[in-house]
Amino acid sequence: MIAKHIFGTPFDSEAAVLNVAVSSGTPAGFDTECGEKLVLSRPLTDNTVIYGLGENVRGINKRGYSYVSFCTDIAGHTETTASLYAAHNFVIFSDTELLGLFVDSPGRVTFDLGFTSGDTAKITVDRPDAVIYTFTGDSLTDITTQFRRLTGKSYIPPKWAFGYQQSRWGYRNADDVREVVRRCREVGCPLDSVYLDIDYMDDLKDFTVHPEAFGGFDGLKELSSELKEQGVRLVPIIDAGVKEQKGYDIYEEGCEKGYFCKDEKGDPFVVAVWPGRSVFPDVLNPDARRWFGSKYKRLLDCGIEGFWNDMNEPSIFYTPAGLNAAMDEVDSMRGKNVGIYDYFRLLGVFNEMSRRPEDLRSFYHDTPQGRVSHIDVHNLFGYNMTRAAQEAFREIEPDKRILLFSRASYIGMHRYSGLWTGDNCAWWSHLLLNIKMMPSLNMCGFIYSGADIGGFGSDTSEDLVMRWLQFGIFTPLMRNHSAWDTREQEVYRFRLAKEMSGVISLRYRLVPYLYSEFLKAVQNDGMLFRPLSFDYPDDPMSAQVEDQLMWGGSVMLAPVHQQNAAGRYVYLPEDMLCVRFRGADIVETVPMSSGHHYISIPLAELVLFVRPGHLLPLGNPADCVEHLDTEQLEIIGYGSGEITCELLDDDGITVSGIGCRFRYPRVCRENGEWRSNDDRLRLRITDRPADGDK
Ligand code: MIG
Repeated sequence: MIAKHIFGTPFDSEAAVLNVAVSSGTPAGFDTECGEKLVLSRPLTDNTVIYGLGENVRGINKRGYSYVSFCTDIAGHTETTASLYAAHNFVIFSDTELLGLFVDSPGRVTFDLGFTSGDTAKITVDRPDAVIYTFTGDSLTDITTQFRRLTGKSYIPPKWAFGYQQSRWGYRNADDVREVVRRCREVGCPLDSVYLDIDYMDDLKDFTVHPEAFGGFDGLKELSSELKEQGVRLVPIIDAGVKEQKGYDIYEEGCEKGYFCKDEKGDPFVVAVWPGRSVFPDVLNPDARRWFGSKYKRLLDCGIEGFWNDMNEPSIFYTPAGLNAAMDEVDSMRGKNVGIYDYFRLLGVFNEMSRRPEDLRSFYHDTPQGRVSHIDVHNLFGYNMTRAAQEAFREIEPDKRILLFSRASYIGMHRYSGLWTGDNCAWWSHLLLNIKMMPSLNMCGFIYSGADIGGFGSDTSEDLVMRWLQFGIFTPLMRNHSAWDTREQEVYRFRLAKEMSGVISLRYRLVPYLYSEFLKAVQNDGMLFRPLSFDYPDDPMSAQVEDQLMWGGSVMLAPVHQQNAAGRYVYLPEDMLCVRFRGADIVETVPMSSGHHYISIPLAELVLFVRPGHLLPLGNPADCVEHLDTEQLEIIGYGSGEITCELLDDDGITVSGIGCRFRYPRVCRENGEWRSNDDRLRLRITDRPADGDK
C-alpha cells in the first residue's frame, strides 16, 4: 500500500510516474512537525534495520549515521562523508513491521538514522515543502517493488555496455586510444569500449572535438568506425559547465535564447569549472533541455553510441563572488600577525570556496513551475541534464539504445540512464563500499551502475585491481577508470595481466545470465543485487551479513575485499554449490552445507555460490559482446529431479526488441543421468540429496 501526503507547495520533481491519491492527515508511522522545516521522526527498537539511501557511505544497514541528500562533488570520500554525488531519498525501516519512506523534495534532506539519538530516526527537509510517500507491505521485496512501480521502469543500455570498458583521464589523442585497444588485445583482455575524458574536447568545450589530438569531428568519426571494426566503441564525456567564450556557438546560442541559469539580474550566472569561466544550461527549463540535448547529435553523427555526464551536481570550483570574498579575507590579514586561528580560517577560506551556499542561492532556473532559486532544486540538476540527453536520443534515434550514465542523480533519473559512483580511491575500503552500495542503488532503481574499478584517485596496487575486477565482473557497468595523476591501471600494466584478462573473460561467460537477470530486474521492478535478508527474511543471520550479495535468481556472491587475504569467511543461508574459477575456467564445484565456512580463495581465483534448484548458464569467452556465442552454453546446476530457468536475450541494440528472445534451459535426472531439453547445452550438474535422504 502506498500513501501520499503533501506538505506546503513542493516543486514537482517528476520522480513519480504513478498517480496516487493524496491522503489527509499525516503519514502513519511518523511524528510530524511542519514549521520552517518539515521533520518526520520515528522510534527505533534495538532490532530495527534500515535499508536504502542508494548512493551513500557506510553499510547496507544504514542505521547509526546521519546522511545528507545534497549532490556533492566529493572525491576521496570517507565514512564521515555525509553527502556523495546523488540524492536517493528512499529508506525502509525493517522491524516486526515494514515501512518504506520516499521523501520527494529536491532540496537538502537530512536522514539522521539513529545518529544523534540511537533510538530515533529523524528526517529533516530543509523547506517545509515535500511530497511524502509511505509504503507498507509484507516483505522487503514487496516494498521496493511498490516504490519502483511508483517511480517507473529503469533504463536499459545496449548490450555491448555489459562488456568490459576501459577508461582513464589521460588518453590524450587518437593514438593513445588505439594503443589501449591494441595492448588489451595483445594480452587477451576482452574489451567493448574506451572512454574519452575531457581531453578529447577542443579547449574543454562541450560538443567540440580537439582539432589536432583527435582530428576534429571528422577524425573522431574515422576513429570510431576504425575501432568499431574491432568491436570497440568510444564513449565521450560531457560536462555540465559550458565555456563562456565569444565565438563558441553553444555559448552564444544559449545566451541569445536565455537558456543558461541566470543570476539575480537575469544575466548568465558565471562559475569556474574545468573550461575556466563557464555557465550552466538551465536543464529545468524544458526548452533549454531540448536545446542542450539536441547538441549530442554532433557526436552521434560521428558514430558515437554512448556518453557519460560529469560535473552535474553541479560542481563549482568557485564563483567570481566567492573568489573575491576569499581574496578580501586574505587582504584583511595581509601584513598582520596571523595567529593560529586565523591560519585555520585562511585554509578554510579557499577550501570552502567550492561549497558556498550563497553561490547556490544566487542563481535561478526558469521552470514551468516558475523561477526558482537553485538551492531549492539543487538535487534535480544532474537528473535533468541526463534527461536532456536521453530525451534527445529518443527523438533522434527512437529505436536505438544509447549508453548513458551520469555522476549526479535523483530518483527518477533511473528511467533515463545509469550512474557511476564518482571519484572513489584505490582503497580496499572503497571496494567494500562498492559491494555494499550495489543493492542500495538497485532498491532505488539504478540497476545499470558501477564504480571505478581499481579506484579513481590514488595509486592502485596489482592485488587491488585483481580483487576489484573479481567483484566488478558482476556489476552491469564494468569500467576500469583512473585519474591522470595516478599509477596507470589498465590490465596490461601488470605482471598479472593474463590472470586479470582471465577474470574479464569470465565476465563475458557470465553475460548471458547477467543480461537476462538485468532485464528481469528492470521488467519486474526488482533488484539484480540484493542483501541476503531480502531472500532469506526468516533467517536473522542473513540480516547481519554485509559483504555477501544475492546476484540474480541463482547466485550468491562473497567477494574478497581485504588485502593479503587468501580466503574469507562465508555464511551460507542454505546449502549451496561452491563454484571455483581460475580465470574463465571452472576448477571445481563443491556442494556445501548451510552455515559458516572459511573458504580459501587465492588471488588468482574466485568463487561464487549457486542456490539449490537453480541453474547458472555460462557462455564461451569472447573478445567483445558482439562476438559472444549465446547458443552453446555450459549449465552449472545444483539440485535433484528437474531444474529449469528462464533466459532472456535480444538483439542488444533496438528498443522495440528488448527482451524479445526467450529460452528455457531445463535439466532432468533420468535413469541416474542428467539430461537436458536442448543439445546445445553442456551440463555440469551436481546432485543434491533430496531433503528426505540427507
Ligand atoms: O574534477 O573529467 O568523476 O571520472 O575523470 C574532475 C575528469 C572531473 C570527475 C569525474 C572523473 C573524470 C574527471 N572529472
